Amino acid sequence: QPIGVIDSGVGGLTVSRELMRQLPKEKLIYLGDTERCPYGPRSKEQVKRYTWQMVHYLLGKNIKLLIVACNTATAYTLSELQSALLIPVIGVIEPGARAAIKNSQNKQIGVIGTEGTINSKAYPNTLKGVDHKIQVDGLACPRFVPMIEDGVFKGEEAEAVVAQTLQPLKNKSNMDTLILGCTHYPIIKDLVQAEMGPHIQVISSGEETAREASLILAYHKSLEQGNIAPVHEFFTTGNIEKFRHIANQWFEEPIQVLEWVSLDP
Ligand code: DGN
Repeated sequence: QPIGVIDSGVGGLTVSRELMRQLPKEKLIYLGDTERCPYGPRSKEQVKRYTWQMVHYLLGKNIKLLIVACNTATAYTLSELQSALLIPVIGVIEPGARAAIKNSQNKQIGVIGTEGTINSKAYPNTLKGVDHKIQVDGLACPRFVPMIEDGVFKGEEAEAVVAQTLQPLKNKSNMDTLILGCTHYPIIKDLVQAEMGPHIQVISSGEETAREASLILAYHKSLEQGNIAPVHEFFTTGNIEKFRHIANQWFEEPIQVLEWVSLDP
């Protein structure tokens, strides 16, 4: 069974490249809604409707895992898809946030994305949910997606658009890490990096998203292969027999390994 990947256009290709690298034996089925791109300026309801249409199309192709390789669609529909679908669903926001947290030394993180993604506050909510001390500076870059979809991602015109757009972020903050909160942006990562300077680490979510996909698939594969039931191990610092008695009743079957351990130095 294939992995389904959706985006509003070509952005999800940046995540796909990483999936192909980390999971070389998995077949991908990609759907880019290029005709209706960009999603950034569209209403939440509209993005949801389009996303569901893409999802239904891919479900018809019998996918086993769905990657929402679009930040805007992730911000608006991820939790809804996760509760409604019977297959695992991965978005790109949590993986991107995780990669940024691993990287940042000073907890000052910038995010660039579409208007929809920035206005949704999905990144600050996710980042601050992990560590409330993280400072987040967001900037919507509405000119980037149409420019990339037009095939302009090098040269003077692209450099000028990137320079103008990023100006407010450059002056404002002490960030050491900048999240590319839109899957189209890795295509212009070099321009963004050149504009922001070498002291800022520019993060794409593809690598971390693919890592999450590989973990989920490995788990499902081990289930398919009908691997032998694991032997769980329980430790207690107290009375073993009392613990066993309660545990056996609760699990309705005897626990196999139970050992006493002392944590008192
Ligand atoms: N690649 C989409 C994202 O990550 O948000 C771009 C959305 C759009 O269509 N502008």
